[in-house]
Amino acid sequence: MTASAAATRPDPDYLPFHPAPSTPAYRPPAGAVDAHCHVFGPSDRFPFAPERKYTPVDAPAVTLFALRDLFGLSRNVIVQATCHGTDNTAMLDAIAQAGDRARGVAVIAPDISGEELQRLHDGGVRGVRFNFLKRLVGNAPLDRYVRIAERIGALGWHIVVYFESAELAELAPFVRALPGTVVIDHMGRPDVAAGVDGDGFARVLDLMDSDERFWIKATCPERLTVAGPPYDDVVPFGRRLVEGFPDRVIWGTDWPHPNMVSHMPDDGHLVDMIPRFAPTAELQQKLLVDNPMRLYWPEGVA
Ligand code: 0GY
Repeated sequence: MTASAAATRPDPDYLPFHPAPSTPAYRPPAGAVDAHCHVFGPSDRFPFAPERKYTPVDAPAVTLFALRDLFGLSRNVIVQATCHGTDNTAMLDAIAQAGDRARGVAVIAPDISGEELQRLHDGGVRGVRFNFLKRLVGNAPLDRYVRIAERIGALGWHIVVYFESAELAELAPFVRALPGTVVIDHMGRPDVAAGVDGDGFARVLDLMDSDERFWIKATCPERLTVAGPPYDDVVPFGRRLVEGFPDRVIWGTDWPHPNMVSHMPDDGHLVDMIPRFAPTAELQQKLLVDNPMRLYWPEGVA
């Protein structure tokens, strides 16, 4: 095996995405957006970052868009994952393949040039992600994020924050001081075993209640669950967010589910959870269409 082939071999404990997700019974409303998903590689064209904490299975745009069509979704928001570092090329390539049917959330360095920022914007990027999970990024100084926030202000981008709710007590003052719209990943990663009244989720709800600048993703039942499929234990959390913040909540598949070691979800089953989180047609329309379109296609679509 060559050195480069060895470098991109997936981690042995990294589960590949589901080979043949089922067709969901639930059909989303016209124009629905998968507002959190990723592409990985293909690593022979878009090498993973040398500093990455995991090496995934290649997950190309063509597979993502086939799932979009299978599920009756219309659009994707592709979030740069840490395994690609600050090289957003694979994501930009995927967006370009989608026509106007994809947008992106980038990961950037504070010293990015103005030209590169504009190139990302022209390529469909509408936000940056600040990832506070130590297992994914180590311990970046907070000052780095402040400087990035300053750089993106003129473009009207929002900030996506990814943290564990247990860390929110410490992180909340920093997150509150961030400028503009701030979108919280994966329900703020509450401890599901503690229930919807647990301390961590209470902090997430407090943040959401405190300021209309905060949005949240009702995503990742497969990651948050303690009980496992069909993720009944996560339903009260999703429902609390969708009903409590109907105009500031978005949904996504999280395909291809990086770093899942317990099991790999059937993405069709994740789509079938939508009406359990959003029990009325009105809530589904906001969650899947109106809210993500306001954030990612504010100029509308042709
Ligand atoms: C996780 C979840 C994710 C991983 C990444 O940037 C990443 O590598 O985002 C996810 O899908 O959001 O907890 O490993």
